[in-house]
Amino acid sequence: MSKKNPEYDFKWCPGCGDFGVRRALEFAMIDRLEETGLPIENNVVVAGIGCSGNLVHLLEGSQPYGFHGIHGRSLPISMGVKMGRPDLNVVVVAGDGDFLSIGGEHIAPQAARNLNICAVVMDNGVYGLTKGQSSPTTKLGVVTSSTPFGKMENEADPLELYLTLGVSFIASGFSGNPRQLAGLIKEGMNHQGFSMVHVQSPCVTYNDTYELLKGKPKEGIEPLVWDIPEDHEPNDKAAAYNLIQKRGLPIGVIYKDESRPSLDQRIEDIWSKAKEQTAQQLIDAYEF
Ligand SMILES: Cc1ncc(C[n+]2csc(CCOP(=O)(O)OP(=O)(O)O)c2C)c(N)n1
Ligand code: SF4
Ligand SMILES: [Mg+2]
Repeated sequence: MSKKNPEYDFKWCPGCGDFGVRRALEFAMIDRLEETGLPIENNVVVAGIGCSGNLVHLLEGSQPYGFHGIHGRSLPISMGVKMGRPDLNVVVVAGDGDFLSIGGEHIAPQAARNLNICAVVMDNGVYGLTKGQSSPTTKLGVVTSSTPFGKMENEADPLELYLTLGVSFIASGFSGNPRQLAGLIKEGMNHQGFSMVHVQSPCVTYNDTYELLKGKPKEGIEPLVWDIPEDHEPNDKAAAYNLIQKRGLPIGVIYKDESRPSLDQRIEDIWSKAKEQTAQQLIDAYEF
């Protein structure tokens, strides 16, 4: 669809962090359009299920193509789109539950393939759409509707996970700064390979973390988010590991490996080596 669906009337709660992510994605796509001269229809947004995935229906202005798939399967769907049309800019939008819980098993294979897409994950530490159950990034001991005596599992560290699995571009963003986030998404889109932009996007209804993330300088409460210093070398994996071990949440590009070919480049290479054969030649190649 490259037109807004007038019958889809989903609304985010006022103040939801996902508004900032939507703005950032709009900025990034408009910037890309101006830089490349390619039409907005050159972009495809593949969405997971959750408040976050509804972003695909809520974009303002000229509409990219959109694909609202099934829960947890945004990566396999995006692979299908990219394999059919490698010329398109494919962006995944998903939540922490969708991407890291039910969809978690898809991250490693796409990292190994270096699938050339950009995934924007809106992390609010909760299942927002289904009314506040715990997610992989909910902190240990937190009481939610599904953990009435406190969460029993340790929280996942998504940035460390992406780094360990070999994702070739990893950025960390905050929905409270859409312009800065747009820059990270655009860099992720331009990267030739699998790009992760992991965004702190608070759920004001079930897990309002704004104050923690922004801090309260007047009361001496330090913000959790901090900008990655300019001298950080994103192509140094050890430096990237060191960065994410520090207190709080670094914002910016954490890791970038431009030395690996992307999956579509590898496929193109294989095609150039493969010889065209007729169906009969293929059948004859088997010895019965
Ligand atoms: C196969 C399947 N299992 C469960 C659900 C119910 N469900 C819908 S969204 C969701 C979790 C959403 O959490 P998250 O991805 O963090 O998105 P958010 O709403 O927080 O943005 C669940 C469990 C579903 N739609 N399909
Ligand atoms: S429930 Fe939470 S994540 Fe969902 S729209 Fe409301 S604030 Fe946003
Ligand atoms: Mg969530």
